[in-house]
Amino acid sequence: MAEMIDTAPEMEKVILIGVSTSDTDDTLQSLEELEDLVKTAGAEAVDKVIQNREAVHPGTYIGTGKIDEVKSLATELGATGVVCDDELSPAQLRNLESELMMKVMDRTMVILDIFAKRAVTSEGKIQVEAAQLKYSLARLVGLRSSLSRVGGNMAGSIGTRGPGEKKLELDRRLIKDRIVQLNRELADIEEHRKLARTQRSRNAIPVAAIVGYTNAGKSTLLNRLTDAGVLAEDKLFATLDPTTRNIELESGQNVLLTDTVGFIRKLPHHLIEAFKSTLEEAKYADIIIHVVDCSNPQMDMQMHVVYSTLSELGAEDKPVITLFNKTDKLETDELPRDLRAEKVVYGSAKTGEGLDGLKTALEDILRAQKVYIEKTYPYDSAGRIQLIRKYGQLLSEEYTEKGIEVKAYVPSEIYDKVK
Ligand SMILES: Nc1nc2c(ncn2[C@@H]2O[C@H](COP(=O)(O)OP(=O)(O)OP(=O)(O)O)[C@@H](O)[C@H]2O)c(=O)[nH]1
Ligand SMILES: [Mg+2]
Repeated sequence: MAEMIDTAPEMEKVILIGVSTSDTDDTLQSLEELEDLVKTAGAEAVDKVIQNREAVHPGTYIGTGKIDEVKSLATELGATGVVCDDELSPAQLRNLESELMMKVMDRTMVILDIFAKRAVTSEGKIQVEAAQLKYSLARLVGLRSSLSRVGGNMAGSIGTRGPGEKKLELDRRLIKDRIVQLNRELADIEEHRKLARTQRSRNAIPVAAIVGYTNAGKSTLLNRLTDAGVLAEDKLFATLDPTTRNIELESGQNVLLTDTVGFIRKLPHHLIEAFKSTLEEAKYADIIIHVVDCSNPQMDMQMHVVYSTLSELGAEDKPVITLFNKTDKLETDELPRDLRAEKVVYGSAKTGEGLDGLKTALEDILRAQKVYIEKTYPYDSAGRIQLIRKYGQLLSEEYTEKGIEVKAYVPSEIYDKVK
């Protein structure tokens, strides 16, 4: 029998670097998260280095002493690159690279890399490419020195516009052209989404957007409630593209649930910009379902990130139902609270426990958004009662001599049509 040969390529080894600016910050936790990100991107973090500084070094991110420490650590551990926990400026990137003489990456690059790996639909791919190019355009300058070297230009020699410089100009122009083209495609996508949204609001079926920190259990929830069959994995950013499915609540009320990309701390600005049309699903929803992994020790920070991202997207005034998820993994009896939410539910998307409570909460909030009517319709206005049945909640209908007596809750959008 043939022997099994391990053909998996050896993983790139990197050292993670963070800067702690106060005793109370969460640099270590952020680095642990970066370790997960790096793993998801396909590399291995062999060590973590934290420098305590009043502020990030403007020129090299970390100070000279730390740079030497990282250098010898890399030799010792066989690391071929470093990943910094904050987005580096073009200058920091260039300087650190020439000091360390190895590959320098930052948190943003790693996240962009994961997104690029995960993008399946053309919409997702366009959004990722736009974000990546905008990020690298700003940093092309950083490559100037190495490119001029390639072009055979000696440092300090006369005539700075060497062949390397020309190539750089060319690259920059090509990238700019491509960005213009991608922006056009992004505008198309946005238009398309807008259209789909108008269609939905014409149908008057309310929309609930499922939001939350990455890996909180959003897709698992959508699958559990609707058989959507969305990929749910113990990985960061398993979902990039929005999926919308209908569910029918106890009262017969229909709701569209939308699952979308998760949030993370230090979510790169270019990504937010490029993924705006995807992320904006939350902005146009009637209700936000905020999924929180309450078994995660970082829960409070994660909730904070979600709420600040929501306000950044202009979705801060929506009614929120918070689902404290993964209670099956919870070891304490103490239940977390969320003062920002209209309703709080505890449960597990995996086992299904507590999800009836979530449906009831949806029902309650939707009802509060509706108008109560009590009216007697003539027998020939069955069409209007049909409308109520379809979009509202028909509490009772009685056939009397005067007509059909109806008690119902209707969404304000169709109130005019049935009053
Ligand atoms: N124990 C437990 N695990 C859960 C529960 N809900 C989700 N998970 C697990 O958590 C992991 C992440 O779930 P997903 O549904 O992919 O999370 P997500 O929020 O969609 O994540 P992204 O799409 O990556 O942002 C998966 O391994 C799920 O099986 C739960 O209630 N209990
Ligand atoms: Mg998901």
